[in-house]
Amino acid sequence: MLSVRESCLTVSVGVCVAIAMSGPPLLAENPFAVDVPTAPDGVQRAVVEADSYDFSPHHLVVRAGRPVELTFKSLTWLVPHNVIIDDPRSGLAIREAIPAGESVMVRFTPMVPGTFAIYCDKKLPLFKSHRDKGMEGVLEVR
Ligand SMILES: [Cu+2]
Repeated sequence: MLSVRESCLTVSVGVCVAIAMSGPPLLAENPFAVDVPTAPDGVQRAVVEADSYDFSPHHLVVRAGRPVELTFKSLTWLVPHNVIIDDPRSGLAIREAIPAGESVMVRFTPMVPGTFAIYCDKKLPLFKSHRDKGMEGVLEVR
């Protein structure tokens, strides 16, 4: 549960409470969770579609200590997005722009098990952020 509490530092209070109440999500309890396969070269690879306003798949399960390579593919024509996984205490500090219609690859090796938010913080003045509109997913490191 320690890692869940740590990840709460970067998520909103409402989401934090929801995660704390339900405990770390388990694959069996999350039919939409995707167990990212490990390729013969040892890299865990997946493609994530970024649309307005969600990531699909939005729940990825990876193993700690193995490299991860995620390709974020924008399905939009106009709306720019980004991808943020921000938990410096776990060594995760990812922030990459996803220009409209383009694909962006993100590489990292998670070392600390836990549940971390994947989100887009783009927003227009006076509007809700993309994250608030639902553009948020889960990186589950086991
Ligand atoms: Cu966005």
